[in-house]
Amino acid sequence: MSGERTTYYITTPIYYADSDLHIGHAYCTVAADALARFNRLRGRRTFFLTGTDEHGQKIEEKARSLGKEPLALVDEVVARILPLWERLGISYDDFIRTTEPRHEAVVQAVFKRLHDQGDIYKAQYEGWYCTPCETFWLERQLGPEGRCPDCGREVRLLKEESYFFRLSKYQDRLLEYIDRNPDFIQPPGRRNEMVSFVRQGLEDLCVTRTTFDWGVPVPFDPDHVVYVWIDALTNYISALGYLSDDPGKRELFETFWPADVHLVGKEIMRFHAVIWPILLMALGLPLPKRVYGHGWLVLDGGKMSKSKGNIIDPHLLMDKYGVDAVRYFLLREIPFGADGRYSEASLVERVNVDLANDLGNLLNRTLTMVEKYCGGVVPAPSPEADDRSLEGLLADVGPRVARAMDDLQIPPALETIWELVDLGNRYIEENAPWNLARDPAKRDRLDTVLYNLLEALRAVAQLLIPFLRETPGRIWAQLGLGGDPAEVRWDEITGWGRLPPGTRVAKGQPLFPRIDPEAALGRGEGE
Ligand code: ME8
Repeated sequence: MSGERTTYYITTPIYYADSDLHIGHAYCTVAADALARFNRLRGRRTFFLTGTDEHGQKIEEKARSLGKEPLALVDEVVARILPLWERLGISYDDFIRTTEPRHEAVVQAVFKRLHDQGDIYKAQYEGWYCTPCETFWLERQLGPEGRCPDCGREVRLLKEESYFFRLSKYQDRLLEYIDRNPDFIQPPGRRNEMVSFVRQGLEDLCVTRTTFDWGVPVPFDPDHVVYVWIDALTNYISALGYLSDDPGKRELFETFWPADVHLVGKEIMRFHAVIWPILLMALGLPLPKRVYGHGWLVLDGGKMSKSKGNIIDPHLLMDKYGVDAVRYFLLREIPFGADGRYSEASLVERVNVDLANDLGNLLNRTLTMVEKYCGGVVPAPSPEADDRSLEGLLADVGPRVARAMDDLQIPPALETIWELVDLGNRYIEENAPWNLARDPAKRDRLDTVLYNLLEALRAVAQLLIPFLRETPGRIWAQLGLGGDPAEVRWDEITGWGRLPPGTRVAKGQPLFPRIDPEAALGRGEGE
């Protein structure tokens, strides 16, 4: 593996600040969080960026309809997002708002540079605009009944004097880049879509608007505001101090750019795999190593979204099931890259099967036996024992989890950890400690079996650190261990024999009490 790589940088796309937060938003941010936590644990210097996308016509219109100033509206949204990220345990290194001066200054400097070098020019725009998507469309691109081909809503005709960005000039360079860098756009299906989109021919992109004010003014022509997507995409470098006068801030840019991974929803691939790379090429900057288009959380056949009225509030789910049940469900259930169907019934099933039955029972049964047969103290394994099944699996699990996480395959990483949980449960059945306890001659064997189970649980607690927020610490405390389980390096977790014999265990409440599906979901309301 690439052990010499010391930096890792992940961004999630930022959010239109007027949308109500739902677990679809939480999904990609929790996924980025797990990847960031994993890379920190592995000792890589990691930078995880998220934030809010706050400009544009849509927000201006919405604020006006509510009788508010746009900034007051976006302030309210940010005040809702930050506590949600706190509760979900999102470990971002920076949260950038596109209304912050540090960002706006970079957008203006980038715009001026591109204009000075002739990549941005002034002309007349005549075409269609979808305000909800903040997207320009040509007549020939419109969907049925002349609607937005992406969201199906009405578009409006714009006739404005505008500035244009020479996308067309970079078309061949982009195709060549995609061809030479097969990992750049992932998964492969999305790469093919992007290639055929670019091959159809890129038109120069309209990059300013004049008919509203809520945006970053063009520095040399302040009647124009910068197109919200150009503004928003720039956050990925403004947050790192690109073009900053402060050497401390530029150090971040020099360390972390190009990004290792951009995680973006599949519907905004075109912005991240076409416009963004061309913007970077025009600035002479390297492109992100990977742009990964993840799928959607869908509900009753459609993308969960406010306009469809089918959103699930993450706070309500956490009130009912707890933060780790929600994080586990999002990370385990949805195949990364594909769409995943959301249902509360499947969340309840994941909690009952994986968390309560498999993991919770393993801990509970093991600690009960340690209390009963060993006076609640971690026994010493027999030095002669040649039983290496759990130890051997752990040695194998570590690198497999790491490989899956490097490939952004989060559900398989969790499945791999559950192999250890499952083997632990089978190991109890196969070794039947209750029988060993009846025969004093088998005392060594009993101690070894129980030690191996406790040590496997110690490893599982630590393997879960990137994924779950509270559970690793709760297992840790029940094993009687002090300190923070996260103060460890990934390669140490998978070493065997780290749990000190003689530790007094502290069996506590079940990790995940079994949920009664009928009581939780109501009869026939499982979806
Ligand atoms: O796109 N399932 O913002 P946004 C999975 N501001 N992911 C979902 C989802 C769902 N049901 N609904 C939303 C924007 N997301 C722009 C980004 S980047 C320069 C600007 C994901 O609030 C969505 O795919 O509409 C996107 O990655 C993110 O949440 C923000 O969506």
